[in-house]
Amino acid sequence: RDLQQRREGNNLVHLAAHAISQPLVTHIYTADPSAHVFEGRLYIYPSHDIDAGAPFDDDGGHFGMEDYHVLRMDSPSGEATDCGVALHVRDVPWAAKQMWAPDAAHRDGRYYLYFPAKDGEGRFRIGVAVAERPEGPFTAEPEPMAGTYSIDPAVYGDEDGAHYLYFGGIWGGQLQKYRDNRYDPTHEEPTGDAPALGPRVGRLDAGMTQLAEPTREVIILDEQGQPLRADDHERRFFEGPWLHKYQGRYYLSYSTGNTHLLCYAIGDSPYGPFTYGGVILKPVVGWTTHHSICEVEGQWYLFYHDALLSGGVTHLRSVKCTPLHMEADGSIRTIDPYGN
Ligand code: FUB
Repeated sequence: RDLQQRREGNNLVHLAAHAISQPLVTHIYTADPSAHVFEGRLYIYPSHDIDAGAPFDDDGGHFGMEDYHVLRMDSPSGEATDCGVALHVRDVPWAAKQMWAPDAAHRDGRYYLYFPAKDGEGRFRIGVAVAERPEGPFTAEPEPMAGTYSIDPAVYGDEDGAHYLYFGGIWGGQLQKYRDNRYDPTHEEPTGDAPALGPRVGRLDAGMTQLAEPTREVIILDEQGQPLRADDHERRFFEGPWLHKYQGRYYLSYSTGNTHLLCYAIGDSPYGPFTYGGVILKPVVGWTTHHSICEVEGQWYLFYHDALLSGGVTHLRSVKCTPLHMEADGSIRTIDPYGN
């Protein structure tokens, strides 16, 4: 019986170790993965984490990324190929530093990379770069996209052909400095029972490099139909918006930042409002958590990152992938990244 118990113990340890997803690549650090199926293959657009030598600060100055590498996979369980540098900050006329979380989209045979970076005045803006191939190389537009600000762009292409740009992140991402699309450096994150800030959304024009309309704030409601409160840090939007559609409904997912959760909310329009639904991913090793959700041949996957490979260095992260279970009732099964 002792032997059996030990064996059971060993099996449990083995299973738990097996349940920890491995980095998609280990030769570079990668984070903030945006995954898409293009041309029948999986393309992942991550941040490329480096140690830029910038000091740690509350605004994320130590996230000093300079370029993007696109990863390609034949399947979610296959090997990931690093397709090389797709865009470098020195080739973006308006950008000075901090190439943070990007996303990509495809329309009419061209590929578009959307990315945030700080301009010469230290303000985050969102840029776009264009390529003939999913892996690039991408050529940046000379100016940031008019009407954009803050970080973490994500583009959702709806079934009717319309594409929507979501963006935003508070604290180091500067979203709290904007009200009604206007910048005021005196603004801070709301507190108490004031409504929490939401990400922004605007429809792109057919050329994919400009917004077709001013962006709107996306509202996330609680179960009573009230906007989430600013002090509800377990549920309020912090950064990393992502949109996917399931059974005809729109799912907005995002990071709660300082409470380290990935959450989701469900709505009936790409503009929202969205009603809070639950937790997708429990906290990972490292301060940030950031993801995308992608369907590959009928199976949903969560792409995310953690800092296990670097021993917990928060700005040296690794992109990972794990199956995501969309339940028949429309809810999403919570994932524990370490199988506990
Ligand atoms: O990678 C830099 C920033 O960290 C991203 O823009 C945020 O979403 C967080 O993951």
